[in-house]
Amino acid sequence: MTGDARLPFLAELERKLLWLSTWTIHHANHERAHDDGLKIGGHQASSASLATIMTALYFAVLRPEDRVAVKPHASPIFHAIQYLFGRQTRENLANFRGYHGAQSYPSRTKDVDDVDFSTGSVGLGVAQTLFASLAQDYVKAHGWAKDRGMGRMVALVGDAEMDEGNIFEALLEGWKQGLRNCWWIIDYNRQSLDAVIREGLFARFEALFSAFGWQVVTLKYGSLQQAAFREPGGEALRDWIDHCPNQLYSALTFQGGGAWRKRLQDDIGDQGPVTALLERRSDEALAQLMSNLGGHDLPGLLEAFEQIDHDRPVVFIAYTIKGFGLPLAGHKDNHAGLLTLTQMEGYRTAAGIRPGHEWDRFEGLSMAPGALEEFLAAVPFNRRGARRSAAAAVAVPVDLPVPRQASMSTQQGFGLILNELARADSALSDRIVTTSPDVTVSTNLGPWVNRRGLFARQEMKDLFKAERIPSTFTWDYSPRGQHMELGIAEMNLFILLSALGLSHSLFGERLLPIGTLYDPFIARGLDALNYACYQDARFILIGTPSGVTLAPEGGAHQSIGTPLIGMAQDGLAAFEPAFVDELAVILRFAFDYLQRTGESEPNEHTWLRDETGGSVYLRLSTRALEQPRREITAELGSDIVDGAYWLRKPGPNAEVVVAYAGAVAPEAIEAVGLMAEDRRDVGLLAVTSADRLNAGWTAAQRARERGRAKARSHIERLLGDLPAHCGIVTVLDGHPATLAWLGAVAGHRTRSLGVEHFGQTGSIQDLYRHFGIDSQGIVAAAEMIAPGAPIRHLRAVGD
Ligand SMILES: Cc1ncc(C[n+]2csc(CCOP(=O)(O)OP(=O)(O)O)c2C)c(N)n1
Ligand SMILES: [Mg+2]
Repeated sequence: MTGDARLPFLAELERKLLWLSTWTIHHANHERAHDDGLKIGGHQASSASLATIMTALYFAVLRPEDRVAVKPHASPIFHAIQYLFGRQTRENLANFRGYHGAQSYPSRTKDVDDVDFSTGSVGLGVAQTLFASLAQDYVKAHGWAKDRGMGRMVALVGDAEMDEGNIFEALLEGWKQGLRNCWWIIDYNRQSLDAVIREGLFARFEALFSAFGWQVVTLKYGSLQQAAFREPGGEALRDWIDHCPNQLYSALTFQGGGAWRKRLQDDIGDQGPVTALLERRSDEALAQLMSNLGGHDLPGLLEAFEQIDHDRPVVFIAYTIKGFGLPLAGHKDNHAGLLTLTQMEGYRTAAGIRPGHEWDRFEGLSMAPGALEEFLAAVPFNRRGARRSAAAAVAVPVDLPVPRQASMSTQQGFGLILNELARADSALSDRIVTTSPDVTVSTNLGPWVNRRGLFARQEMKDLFKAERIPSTFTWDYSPRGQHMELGIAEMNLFILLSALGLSHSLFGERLLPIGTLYDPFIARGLDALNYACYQDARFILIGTPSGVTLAPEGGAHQSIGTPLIGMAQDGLAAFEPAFVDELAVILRFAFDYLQRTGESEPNEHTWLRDETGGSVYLRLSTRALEQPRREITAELGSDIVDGAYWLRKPGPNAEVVVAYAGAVAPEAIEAVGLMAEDRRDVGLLAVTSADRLNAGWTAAQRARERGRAKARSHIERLLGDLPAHCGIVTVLDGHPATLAWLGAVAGHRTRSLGVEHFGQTGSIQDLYRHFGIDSQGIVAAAEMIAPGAPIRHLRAVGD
């Protein structure tokens, strides 16, 4: 089909999209009962701004292998497109933003209509397309996804969205990695939520993107405007447009044809060619001319998109009008604006929509429905049907190798286990891809990287090796490499994990991504981590070193709140093992858990929704601990995965139980020894996952409240036999609230030790003492909550 033949269809569909998206929002506000009294704003004007561009893309330009992140507030247009394709239901549209209805921001997990990338937190979806391009390159370079063409990863970007710093971080990383097949289309409507944006922003964008090697295509004037510029007086009109401040352009757009005429006449009317140019047009035609910007010109958009014949990244700066085609076009307050009932009635009449037929797919259009159906069925985007892929699970061995060393840290153990995986010839090892923001070596990924190499599309030999300069690490880059080295920006780590962790769904090829970073810097990329989880990307995150246990390394690097982040983050199972044999069990579980896609019926043993799978976060330490010499039985293995086990089982008359997590294990063990003579039947609970224990407990309670009387969670079973008078001391190198809830499980008095302040440097002993998480601190706490004879081994504790 030639470009010309498509245009009449596209023009009809654009009108339809504008109507449907506007009606969707109007309906949600006026036709549905709202007990919360909330008006839904923030969509009408923002959506309309992209109506033309999305028409051109979805109904003509996009191919099945392309993937798109749609600006959050354009979701009504997106859903309308899918509705026309038959992939979104009328019920969901009518229930926009309602319970189980179409989502206000396109959502991979909550919407039914094949959303490629979720958006919502502005900036993240944009960067996601860049990292998805890198992930695609990774998959292709490894010889996978052979039956798929190279897709373009496309972001529809709000101009104010470009303020988000993560976009700039991504741009720099993309340049380093040789980004290709990525298009960003900036909806340059010169309005944000609150305001009209700064003059001349486009020039900064142009310079910025050019500097990073992107092609910049500016779509400023539509074809009506270009034709007018060729008329006598046209040059003056163009000059006026070029110098018109954003605010004024918006205001005149809002006011319409009469205002345009007056202003233009006043400014450049010359009683000659310009006046004649204006007079040749009615008010309506003049308004149409002035709003015919590049982003609202179908022929121009098609041409601009389709003439790109290379795979370099391209940014399109498309001039648009916020609220295009609607009575609120251009008004600076229109972000949350809604059409009034009268305006909507006017729009309905103008659009030829009969009452009661608002949702009809082709109502009000002039072309025959059959012809439109045929056109829709044939558009390239639709050629392969549903876009979600799946990949078979990669087999995970029953056990991972446990490194045998008398004393080790969990971080070291992690490096050793990965080294063993790197040596193994297995599908599991081949599908692992690691990444780190400039802390590869210091998080112990070095041995893995030595064996499996760094990834780059082009070979690059390690110069030090070539020059025979001794070095522990070999940094050869090749298309076969399995480690993606990132710059320091942690946001990029999480968005890359998000992209790699969706490879099975995006490209039909399973990857098992592992990202490492210093634990405190999780906070730096937290929103991106949340975003990755929201999209249901699957990855393993290693936070190491963590806590004050990194002691002299630097107070600023101590993490306190990350165990709570691990508990609170939906979609992420968090673990904090103390010993390397536990770590091996957890990592094995993680490789399996990552690949699960089951339904969310809770497991009746733990009450966790384990069959759905998810991502995994491991908080590791650099403190070398003496390792227990033991066999991990099946029962112990499942306890470790479920979140806790008795390292020393309390006796029937236990007065105190110490529950610890992570690197403070030696202190907890010692404290139990110190108390043994003066408190009866002391127990020691090793907590490997406060997160899973807590989640299971909450779920079991809910199940009981809903009538499943026998529901018991793992922690309830573990603490079920403790006598009522027993006290619990909890301790970890992290915020004490992480384990403080343990006392509520079966009603035991509890004292929770942990770290609430950070920044102090010193030896581990200094700091443990300082925070009272050493053995003496634990004993002192036990003495307070489990009264009895003085504990003889408790020294007088001073400050
Ligand atoms: C991280 C984040 N901060 C704030 C918001 C709230 N918000 C939603 S849209 C918006 C402004 C959007 O302006 P622009 O990107 O220009 O899009 P337009 O509506 O003009 O199309 C803001 C501040 C958000 N969604 N995400
Ligand atoms: Mg804007």
